[in-house]
Amino acid sequence: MSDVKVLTGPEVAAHSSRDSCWIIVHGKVYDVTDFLDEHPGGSKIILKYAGKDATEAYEPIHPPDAITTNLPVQKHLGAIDITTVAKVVKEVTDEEKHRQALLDARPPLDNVINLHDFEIVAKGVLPEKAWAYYSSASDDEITIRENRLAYQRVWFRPRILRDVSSVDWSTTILGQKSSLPVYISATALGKLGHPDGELCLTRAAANHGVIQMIATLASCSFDDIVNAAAPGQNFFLQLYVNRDREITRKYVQHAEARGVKGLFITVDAPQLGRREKDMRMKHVGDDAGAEVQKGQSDVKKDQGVARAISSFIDPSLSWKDIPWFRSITKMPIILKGIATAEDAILAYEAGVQGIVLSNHGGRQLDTARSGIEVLLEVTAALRLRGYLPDPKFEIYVDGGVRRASDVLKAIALGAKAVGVGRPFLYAFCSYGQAGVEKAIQIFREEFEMNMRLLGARTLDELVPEMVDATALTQHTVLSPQDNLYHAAYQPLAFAKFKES
Ligand code: PPY
Repeated sequence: MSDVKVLTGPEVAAHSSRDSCWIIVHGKVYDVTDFLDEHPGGSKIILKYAGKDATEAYEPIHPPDAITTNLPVQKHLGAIDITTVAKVVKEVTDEEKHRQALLDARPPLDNVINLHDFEIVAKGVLPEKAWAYYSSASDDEITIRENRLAYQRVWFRPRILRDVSSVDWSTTILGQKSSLPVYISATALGKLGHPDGELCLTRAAANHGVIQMIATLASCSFDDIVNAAAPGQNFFLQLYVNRDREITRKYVQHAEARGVKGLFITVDAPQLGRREKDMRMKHVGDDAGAEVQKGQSDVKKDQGVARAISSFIDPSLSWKDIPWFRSITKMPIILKGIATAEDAILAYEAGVQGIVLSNHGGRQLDTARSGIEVLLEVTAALRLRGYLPDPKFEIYVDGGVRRASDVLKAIALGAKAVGVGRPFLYAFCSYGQAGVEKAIQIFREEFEMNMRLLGARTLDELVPEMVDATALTQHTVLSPQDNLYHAAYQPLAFAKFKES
């Protein structure tokens, strides 16, 4: 017999104040009174749902288990008898009407011809908070822009007359077939931008033989994503390591049991970077909130969406933990967020199967170098020690990739594949699954053209001699203006004066 307590709608509704605040999420009742001031998104938004079902508001901005992991178990009050809950008639807000009008005005998908286009459309159609969260990067956003500029400091040295009638850009990543030398990198909170969230990626990836990396902080649950897979579809898992290692162990072993092919442990985020576009959003619409909270000065409004859910991440993670990961899983282990040759060497010596040279899309340490630049020193250092070539150790790069030519540069310089995050995210926020499929199609067309023009029929023929990377480490050289990128890039904002 189950001993789960079942509460009724009126019982919950009686707790609708700051002094006693209960909410319903996913059919369960929680006492969030003590958590109100802890909520990094501010108490106002919770109080709006005090005594009510908050599921619809909760879902897009929280990973499914955020509430259960953040709230002490004694605050989990029981299940709700949903038949007793007064139905909240959901009115279409002005913001939603505005969003629909923007969606109706999107360029037809046929008019989208490169990945920058998706970014422009996403910027135009996304709710302000979603755009702020997705597009934001840390501090002065030097690194996110450098991620793009760095590729422009690498120039091609094409070969000619090689009979390029047939070119093939398929590859394997961690031994798994991939139709492109690109995987879909992890991005969080997909439902902020599209009601189907990351499932748009899953369905598109299934149709095109592309591997999706599932984010720990995806809006869709891990199982929802894997359940939506086509037979034989492959996934990687991006892992934020929990302070409670038992939670991490279960999560990793569950992923392995469900057939995930690689564990990408994020190692560049012991603390979240300050993303000011995201943080500033907390100041938007301050006075529009619940009556009960008017005039309150203790609302936390400077943290942004990301910080709201990052407190579970363990900053004590260290090299000493690698053997533990090895002991709990047979999946290949990849460290995501390596930024120097020194750490690449340590990673190799720790026996992991791969590294991602990444600065987290410019969202962590600002003025960290781009992955493509780090690749140069990493391959040189690993070769010097005789660690490369090694078919059992793969190097990936991510950050700033918008063109197949970027990918080909990374491969020529020794990467096995490249991670693409925001462009696929913007594609589904703008056009759902069809957008992601179009993005993959664009990559295909660009791969074909660029490989022909480079004189490389397969990815193996992409050798370091096909690029001139001598300017890559020089941060002072002039770069050509990247018009499409700059049209999409939104400059940082200043603190705003109060309206008089
Ligand atoms: C990021 O926003 O860069 C992420 O990696 C996802 C995330 C979201 C919220 C908290 C921590 C990380």
